[in-house]
Amino acid sequence: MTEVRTDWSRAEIATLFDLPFDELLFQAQTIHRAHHAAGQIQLCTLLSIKTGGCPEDCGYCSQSVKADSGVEATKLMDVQGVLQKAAQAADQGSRRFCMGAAWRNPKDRDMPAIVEIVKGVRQMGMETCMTLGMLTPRQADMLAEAGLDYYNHNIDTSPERYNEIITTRTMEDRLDTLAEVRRAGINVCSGGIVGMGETRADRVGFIHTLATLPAHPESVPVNALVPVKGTVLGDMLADTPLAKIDDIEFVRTIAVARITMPMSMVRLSAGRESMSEATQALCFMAGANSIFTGDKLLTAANAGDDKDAALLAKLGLRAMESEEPLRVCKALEAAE
Ligand code: SAM
Ligand code: DTB
Ligand code: SF4
Repeated sequence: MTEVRTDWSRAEIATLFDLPFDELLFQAQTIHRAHHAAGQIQLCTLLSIKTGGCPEDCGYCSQSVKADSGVEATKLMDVQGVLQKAAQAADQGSRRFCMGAAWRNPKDRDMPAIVEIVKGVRQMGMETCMTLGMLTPRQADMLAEAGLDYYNHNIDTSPERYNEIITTRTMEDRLDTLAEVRRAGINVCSGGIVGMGETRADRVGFIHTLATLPAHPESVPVNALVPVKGTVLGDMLADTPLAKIDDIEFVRTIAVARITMPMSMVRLSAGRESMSEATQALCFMAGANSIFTGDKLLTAANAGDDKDAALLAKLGLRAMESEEPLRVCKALEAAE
């Protein structure tokens, strides 16, 4: 069993990125098979429970008030509306229901509804994940008491690049919330976005930050930037198409995430809609073992169920029943 390390140096991570592609994929696939069920992909459903009008200025996001993206701001959905969507997802065989809100942080008056939603979705037998922005210690405890399984809070990029992408909060703010989530006993989901015109060194710094957290996130979403017109980064990419990330470099990033965080679920998240089947297949070879299904992410288009079913069938991949193998591995490791 591979040792799980949280003491990676940037130089070691850069060396992984530099490996010949076949060697990198071989290492990633070997590590993947030691810790995860081969050929199985976790299918997650995503729902925006509160869309747009967000006071943060994340340069990639269509939901920021600073963006001129045409996304309409809504209020928090009512509890019954969310539970109806969750029931549909459960009927379609989804095992995890991820709910996102375009907030800097939840207000205390929002928490009773959020708690009711978590409890209701769990009663349907699905795992719950929420992403609501920064949390106070009390809010993290409330979510833990409600039974929330995962909290998503992305670090998004390297520490060096952070304030070029977002100025309304710092990487430290992000890390503080991640520490609160961990302390409260909720599983951590944290990753970021590649393809924002960053350098290889930024990708090294991004993976290094995640892989040297006191404990690795249980889920690591790797998003490919969805360039949205009217956002700073979407417009930048439209003007400088050469800044678009190369597919092979994207796959390398997935492989390095898999090697440095062997136990984590690595989610091939946003950006699949415009990704070729071949690139997605390479991402699965490189150790990605989770995707969002459905036609829509939060505001942007997703690949869609028909395309995904065809791709998984073509590749002979199956929907993951549960994360049991992962948990068994963790238990074994703890016993060693
Ligand atoms: N407001 C909360 C927050 O930022 O933590 C939760 C929702 S936010 C939309 C969740 C994540 O979606 C972001 O951290 C970012 O990684 C990802 N995201 C947002 N817009 C994206 C885009 N255009 N392309 C790729 N990923 C994006
Ligand atoms: C994550 O890392 N990616 C998801 C989820 N966590 C919440 C969100 C992707 C959003 C893509 C852009 C949009 O739909 O607006
Ligand atoms: Fe708001 Fe989250 Fe979008 Fe940033 S990523 S603008 S915090 S919804």
